[in-house]
Amino acid sequence: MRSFAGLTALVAGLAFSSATAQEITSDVYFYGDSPPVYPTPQGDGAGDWAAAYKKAEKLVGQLTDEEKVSLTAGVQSKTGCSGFVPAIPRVNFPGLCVSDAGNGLRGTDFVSSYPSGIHAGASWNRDLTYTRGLEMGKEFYKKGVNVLLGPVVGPAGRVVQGGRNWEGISTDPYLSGALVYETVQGTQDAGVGVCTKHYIANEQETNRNPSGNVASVSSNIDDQTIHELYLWPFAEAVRAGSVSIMCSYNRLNNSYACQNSKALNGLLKSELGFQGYVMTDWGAQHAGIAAANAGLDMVMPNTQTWGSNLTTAISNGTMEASRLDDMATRIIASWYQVKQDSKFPAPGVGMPASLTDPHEPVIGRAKSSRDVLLQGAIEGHVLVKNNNGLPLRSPQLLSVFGYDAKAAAASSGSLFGSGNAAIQNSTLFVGGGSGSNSPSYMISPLAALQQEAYKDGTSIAYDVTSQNPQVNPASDACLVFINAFATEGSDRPGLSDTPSDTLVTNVASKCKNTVVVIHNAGVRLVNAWIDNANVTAVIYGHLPGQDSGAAIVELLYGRSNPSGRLPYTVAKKAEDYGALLKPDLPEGEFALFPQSNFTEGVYIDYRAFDKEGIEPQFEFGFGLSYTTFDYSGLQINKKGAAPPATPPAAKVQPGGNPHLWDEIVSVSATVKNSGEVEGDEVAQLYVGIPNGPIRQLRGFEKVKIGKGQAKKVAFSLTRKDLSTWSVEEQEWVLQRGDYQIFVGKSSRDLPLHGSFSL
Ligand SMILES: *[C@@H]1O[C@H](CO)[C@@H](O)[C@H](O)[C@H]1NC(C)=O
Ligand SMILES: *[C@@H]1O[C@H](CO)[C@@H](O)[C@H](O)[C@H]1NC(C)=O
Ligand SMILES: *[C@@H]1O[C@H](CO)[C@@H](O)[C@H](O)[C@H]1NC(C)=O
Ligand SMILES: *[C@@H]1O[C@H](CO)[C@@H](O)[C@H](O)[C@H]1NC(C)=O
Ligand SMILES: *[C@@H]1O[C@H](CO)[C@@H](O)[C@H](O)[C@H]1NC(C)=O
Ligand SMILES: CC(=O)N[C@H]1CO[C@H](CO)[C@@H](O)[C@@H]1O
Repeated sequence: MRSFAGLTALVAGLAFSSATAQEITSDVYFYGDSPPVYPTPQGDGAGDWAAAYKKAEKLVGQLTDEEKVSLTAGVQSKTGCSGFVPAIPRVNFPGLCVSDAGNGLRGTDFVSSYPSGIHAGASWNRDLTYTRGLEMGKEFYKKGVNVLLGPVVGPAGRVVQGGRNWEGISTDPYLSGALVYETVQGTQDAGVGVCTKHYIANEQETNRNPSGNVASVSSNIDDQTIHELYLWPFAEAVRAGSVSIMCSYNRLNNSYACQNSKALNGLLKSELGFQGYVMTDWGAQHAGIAAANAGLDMVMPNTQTWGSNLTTAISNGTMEASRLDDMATRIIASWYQVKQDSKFPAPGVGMPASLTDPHEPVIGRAKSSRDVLLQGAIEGHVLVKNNNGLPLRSPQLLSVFGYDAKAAAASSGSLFGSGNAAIQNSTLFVGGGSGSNSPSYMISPLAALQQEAYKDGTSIAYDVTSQNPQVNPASDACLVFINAFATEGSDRPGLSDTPSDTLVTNVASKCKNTVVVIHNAGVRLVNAWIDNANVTAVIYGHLPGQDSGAAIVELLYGRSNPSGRLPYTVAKKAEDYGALLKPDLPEGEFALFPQSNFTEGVYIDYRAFDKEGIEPQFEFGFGLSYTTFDYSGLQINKKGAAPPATPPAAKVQPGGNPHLWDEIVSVSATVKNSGEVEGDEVAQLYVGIPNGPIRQLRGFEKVKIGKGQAKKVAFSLTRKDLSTWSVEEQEWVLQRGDYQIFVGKSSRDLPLHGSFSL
């Protein structure tokens, strides 16, 4: 079913020839095993894009070819924007400032550090994620940033040690899809466009770019897997209206992602009906006219193979004039679509090139973001062990340990991002690289605990430098803060580190109530000490942004009840992730053309653990609360008559055939709070599709339930939720046979079970 036979022949032929990476990056380079799809479908105003397209066609109709070309590439500007598209004053187009990133605006002043993608993923909260996007978008707006370079749904987290997994939301496409949908809508409702990235299969940092004679790694993915796993969240982003998509560094079936016609013209623009424009990742363009014909619309930054060569290509017949019109129309229509033609600040007005030069302050942050910064930080924490360690009950003495409890010595964030490697040695609130952000302030966990002590009279003893600190045995609790750093540009060296583990066991050897908080930019193993009886509570704190300290105090003191759930699987030991633990490396005959074969199909993370029968340490979807929840009353209702196996034909809307979102089955259940305090439960629905993985997430609902109260949760299963991608039919197809329905607290704690057939 998942055949790589064609690929073997092509790749082997290439590797045995004298081809070099130089040739592989040229225009004439073959399309690997990627089926050619030409020409680029023209944007046609589908969905709610009609008005924007009408205006764009009118404006583009007044432009010269040179002006159209100028829209398609970034230029050097006097701003600190990551990229800048020049103005065309003659038609009142002021240009575009595009800037990083999906977790907050980077490298500037007067903005906030929001919870990172993985933290939003751990919240499982749609409304909160919408508001996060909205408030973040308002800051970009005030700073004159037209396009936010985010959110991230690629990497999907296939490679467990991947350096950028924290920028993404979850290893599950449904959870990622649901929350990227909210992020796109929230951000764009603030009047800022998004550029959802990195399209597609950008799953490892190692060999992400060509280097010397070595080409970028090629992600070789079969058609079913790309649809069911990697494309799914991008489809949700397009459905939500994402005005731009960023093509990625890697190759895909041996063709660079920014010139892969199957991915751009085929999947994105034909199948998903994408109406916006495709922008390159920085320096990800490896072909000139060939890339334009494959569906690329905008190059960042400009290159020598683009620019006026586009007009030359039209006159010598290698590119259609309509392609250039389409590129320009897609870009201008996107600008109209988010209403930036009226009242938008001057592009880049709040983005000085250098913060050390005199500049007018432009304030991005606002009081309206306070709630979501704090609540967002709170809800991404996941309590995974609690033997009566938490919540703290009017403690007299707290002892605080670990390098991760303290703030960094200098707020490099106010000058240039914050994600340099030095933050590993202080409290981790965001990862490193272009996805980093710039906090307005940083109240560390230690500082927040001190403030709390000032209010309530607790004593705080602390040592945040020693690896084997002294412990006062009268401590009510010992709080140990450690972290797991990750950054763009390299994959992680491992899933745990010995100095941090030793710190935990040293404290636990002297303290019977040791509470561990881990700020983790990805999976962090805990096998070295999780069964230690003195470790009474463990929290995965992920990357909470600037309200990290305030959030952890709310949770430790029980003023907020933990409600985060893991958006990935934590294994008992690293080897349990198998070949997906580490990135693939160039080797043997593929030394110049590294290959990453996605032969596991959709079986990553919990799908793989379920299939192989491996017991995880903490399963996908798991998280504890200070209360308990009981499930009952499963109801499954099929809608109407037996549906046809494939969706009725319809004009493609952004996201795909609109009938893919027709409801086929509805499910409901009752959740009761059977404990002593109010809390939020994340009710989760998993479906076993005939011939598919044992179960896949296909619904979740986060509900606040008072002590002793019960609430009904409802899930709507759409045609797409219940279909399998058929390579033969090139369509989503409902299956015959029994569908299994599971509802409960995590991917492995599913008290309700039922079934139906179609
Ligand atoms: C990837 O697939 C190619 C083509 O089938 C094969 O030659 C190569 O050995 C595979 N690489 C790995 C690391 O499995
Ligand atoms: C990648 O190769 C597979 C197997 O040949 C093919 O089915 C699929 O359509 C290709 N995908 C892309 C994006 O090139
Ligand atoms: C046409 O022009 C483009 C852009 O300069 C160039 O890459 C291509 O080789 C030319 N083709 C022919 C047939 O002249
Ligand atoms: C972190 O601290 C350790 C121990 O003091 C030191 O060896 C290491 O270089 C520091 N790392 C960074 C990135 O500053
Ligand atoms: C737990 O703490 C007690 C008291 O400090 C200590 O005697 C004991 O050895 C510790 N146990 C472990 C497993 O570290
Ligand atoms: C403006 C521009 O990008 N021109 C390039 C067109 O392509 C030739 C090579 O074919 C380059 O040398 C030019 O710089």
